Amino acid sequence: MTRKPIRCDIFCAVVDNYGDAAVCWRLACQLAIEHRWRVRLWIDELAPLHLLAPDYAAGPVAVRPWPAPGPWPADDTAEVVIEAFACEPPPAYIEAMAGSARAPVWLNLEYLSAEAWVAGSHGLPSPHPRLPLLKHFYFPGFAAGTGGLLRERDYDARRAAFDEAAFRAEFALPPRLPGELTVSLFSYPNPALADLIGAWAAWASPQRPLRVLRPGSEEAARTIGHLSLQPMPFLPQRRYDELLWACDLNFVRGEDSFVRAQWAAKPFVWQIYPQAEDAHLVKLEAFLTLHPDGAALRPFWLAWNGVGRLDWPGFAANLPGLAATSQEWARTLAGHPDLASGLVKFCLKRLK
Ligand code: TRH
Repeated sequence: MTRKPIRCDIFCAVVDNYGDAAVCWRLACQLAIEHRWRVRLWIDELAPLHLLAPDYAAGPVAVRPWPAPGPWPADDTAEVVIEAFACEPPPAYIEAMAGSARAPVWLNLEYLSAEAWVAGSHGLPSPHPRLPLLKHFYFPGFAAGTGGLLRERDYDARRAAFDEAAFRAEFALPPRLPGELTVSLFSYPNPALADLIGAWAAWASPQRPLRVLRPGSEEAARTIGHLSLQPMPFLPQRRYDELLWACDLNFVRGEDSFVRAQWAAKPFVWQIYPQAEDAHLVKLEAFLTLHPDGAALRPFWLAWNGVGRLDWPGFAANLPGLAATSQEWARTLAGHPDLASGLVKFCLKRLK
């Protein structure tokens, strides 16, 4: 007898930028499409979703505004409740969870980190201080023993079908020039950017034209010698992967684009989400320690994150070697179960 679809509620409070909504939407879609769960995404700010997935209302996830305060029917809670980034579901919902016939599997989906302690904390239960409920910490990660990374089952098929020339034509990008280095740039406001543009302008040449594509950028297009800086519209999430595939080097930030750059298997530069007391530099270092090319990446990545001066020519000289390692790294990561599959297994074990 086939089991009824698992009901899952995901709660997402948008802190800032796009990452909260981006991660939750990606996970919600995989659970609904690949695992046939019935997923409701409760989100307090729809603006990022309109940009990431303009057609989100068409399904397969039921998107709901964050619930207004007030009682919640006990029979309207889900079997799996995912609280993204410790956003705390509404108190009435938590009470209803405690009152439901079977306590749901309740996960706190944490931010991604490469730090070594993550594997030891992944999956740990934490009893609710007052109610008969158990919340599990669910840590994404790069290594076995963590919750893994979000990766759709159709990723490779989409990549195989990708046509770079058609993509460039669709976005009115000139055809790739001989010897062109194509770069995508997605970053937080970065004081190092002016230096980088100067270094790019000096480095670009007739044999090595440099085209920098800036999705979501409001800045006007600029050409400096053989350097072209080109704004693009903010792309829907599934098309952002295509931009990463069309480029030779990708500047990414935060959490989700950082992961997508690794799946794209191209050299990339990560601007980590800044945190107080330089806590973000600890996370940056943890990833560089994990990555096979960490030593070659470190000076330029640190400078892009505000520590030291950028050496673009030195970094560019490494690109051929970085390209080879990027493919090997993507294969290594793809060898682990993806986050959604691992989460489904984790929950089914506890729903028996
Ligand atoms: O937007 P972000 O800075 O989000 C941040 C981080 O997630 C950070 O970890 C979190 O603490 C903070 O939010 C609250 O960066 P991120 O994570 O890369 O999310 C951006 C998303 O936008 C990602 O899914 C890629 C997507 N994107 C597009 O879909 N189209 C685009 O054109 C661009 C530039 C990005």
